[in-house]
Amino acid sequence: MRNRISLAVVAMLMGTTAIAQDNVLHIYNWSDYIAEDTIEKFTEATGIEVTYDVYDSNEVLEAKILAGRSGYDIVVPTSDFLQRQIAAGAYMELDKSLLPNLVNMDADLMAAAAHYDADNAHAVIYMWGTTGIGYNTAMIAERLGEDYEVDSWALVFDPEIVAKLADCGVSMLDAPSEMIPAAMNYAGLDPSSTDKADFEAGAAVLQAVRPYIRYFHSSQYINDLANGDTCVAVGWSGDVFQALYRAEEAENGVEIGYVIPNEGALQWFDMLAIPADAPHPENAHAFINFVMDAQITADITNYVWYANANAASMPLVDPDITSDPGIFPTEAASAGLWGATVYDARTDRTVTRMWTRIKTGQ
Ligand code: N2P
Repeated sequence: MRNRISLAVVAMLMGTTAIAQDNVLHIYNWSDYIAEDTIEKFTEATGIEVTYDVYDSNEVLEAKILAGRSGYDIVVPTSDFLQRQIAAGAYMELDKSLLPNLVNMDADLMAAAAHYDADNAHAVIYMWGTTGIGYNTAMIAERLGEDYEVDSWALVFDPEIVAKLADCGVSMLDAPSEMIPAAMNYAGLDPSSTDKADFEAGAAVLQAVRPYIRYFHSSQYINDLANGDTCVAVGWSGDVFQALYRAEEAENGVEIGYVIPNEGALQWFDMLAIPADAPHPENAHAFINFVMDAQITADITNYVWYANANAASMPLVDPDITSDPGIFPTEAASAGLWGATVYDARTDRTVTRMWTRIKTGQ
């Protein structure tokens, strides 16, 4: 890592332009995943100018990270992808002496994340959530009856039910390592299995409903749900709540619910990490430490509706959010959550091939 003194000396020798050029940070984060003012506040506090790009798929991030020289200083892979990328040498070890705000983090959640990164050596939790189902309450009641209770993956995996929803629009995430295990689980199989026959069984569940799925995409569904252009989306907890909130703001009469189905769901952790070849590692550490400030993390959760792992921030999070079982699952629901399985390169290829077949309906 560069050291502060030599940087300062270089800056003095080269004049102020050098300072301006080097005092930057390149962030690559998920879309719809930060508060409106986080970056502005970071720049105010540190003088570091930020460029901020977004993605909506771990696969897209992974391609960039494994190719190297992405130019990014901060990226946010989900923990299973993080582990595979660490094994490939893609991330630097964190210098924890630069991260005093680590004391704010919840020990249990960090221990859960350490399952993918021993001692949390390379990453800290940014936000976490579940992969469940967002739905338009009125459109579902209209098609399935007032008494139909949305509490099962049957809403998206039972062909007889999904067929009745095809006209109002059903979408799924374009995330093979999340969708196929959810389908395996629905078929009564272990979602963490890497057995080819189990993957095939999950793919069969998805193929059976494929004719009724309007699209596979991992960010479009926020606006579509909010505007009533779709009625069901397999999606990420906070994103569905953002749709709910956008509909409320628009006062368009659209009511949206989010459910962690009773068969269980994936619980994932998105991790702040620094690429091994990051051009500004010191600024990256400053950003990670800044985000771990209790107020800053609370502001992000209050804006994006995702749970965080910052214990000190909890009193600052809107009680409507901390008490919502869709965002912070109840103990009973937590028992049914599963963690992501890390796929080796070969398993990953199998799943990717299957996914292409599912998406194209072949
Ligand atoms: C934010 C999506 C983040 C969740 N739009 C994906 N792990």
